[in-house]
Amino acid sequence: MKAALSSIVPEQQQQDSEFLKDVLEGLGGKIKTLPCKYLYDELGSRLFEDICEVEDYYLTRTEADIFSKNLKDIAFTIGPEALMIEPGAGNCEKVEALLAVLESPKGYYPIDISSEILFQAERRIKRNLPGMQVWSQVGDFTQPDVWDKLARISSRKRVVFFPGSTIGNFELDKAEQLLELFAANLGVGDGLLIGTDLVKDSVRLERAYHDSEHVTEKFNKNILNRINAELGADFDHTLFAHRSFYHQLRQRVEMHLVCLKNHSVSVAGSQVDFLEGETIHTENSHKYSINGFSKLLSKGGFAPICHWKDSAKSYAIHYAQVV
Ligand code: AVI
Repeated sequence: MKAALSSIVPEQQQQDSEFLKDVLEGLGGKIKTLPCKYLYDELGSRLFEDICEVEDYYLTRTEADIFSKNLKDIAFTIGPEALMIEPGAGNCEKVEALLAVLESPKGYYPIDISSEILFQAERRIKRNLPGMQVWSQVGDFTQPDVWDKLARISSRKRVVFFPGSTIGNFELDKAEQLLELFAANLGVGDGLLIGTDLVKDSVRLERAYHDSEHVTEKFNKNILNRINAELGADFDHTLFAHRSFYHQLRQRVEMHLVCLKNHSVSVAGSQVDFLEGETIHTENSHKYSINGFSKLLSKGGFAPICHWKDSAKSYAIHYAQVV
């Protein structure tokens, strides 16, 4: 498939835009891709919240169920005086029940890109859990600098909390690097509590990412509307179809936008040509077996200690320690 991207000299302002750079790079390659982080503008984040509510998307519900059924056991495994660190904390809703049952927690260190959501959540946590210390950190958790302040907080034990199967959206090498980043900011014996979606039959997986209410379709196509709004592009989202499929060999659900007919799109003055059948690869969602994830944990500097699953073995929450 031939993909042409004819560049027109970009303006200074556009050069500074990481979004524009990533979009032009992603659409300029032989295989077109867009980084999945751009799915989450304001509308995209709202649509993702809607996805979490749809019947076909079992992940959020199942994880919540595992947490509520095993909360005391999880808290006991973490132990007393823990400082809980949550990268990509968002509205910090998932951690609250856990903070409430931990034995004498040192406090909570949420990291998120959105200051507004983070500070709102901080206020809620302080209101609901009086006396809880919260050190909110605004920034991108994949960047080492947002972890710096941790060094100034003395604690008996630190535990990174990373729920939601977010690790699944990282390529395998990047997932390993992320675990290494977590481990580098913890000490030997410190913990990681992390949620992963498990390998399962492809029908259930594909339904979760192509739900009958078409919310995932809207979520996927929203990236085109975002590019139009923020980068002055003229994508017609009706010329693309949502496609999700489980790639058995790579053990991941891939999300794509399939071009329905030959056409060209202008993105900030650059022309991008699309051929019928060509796709834009927008997201990967890796699925792990318990064994496979244990191996990844080991590569990332952690020893797997235990895990909790639902009765259908759809999803797992793992606890691991830095070695
Ligand atoms: C955020 N992340 C764990 C979701 C997932 O399941 O990979 C994102 C998502 N994409 C489509 N549906 C949900």
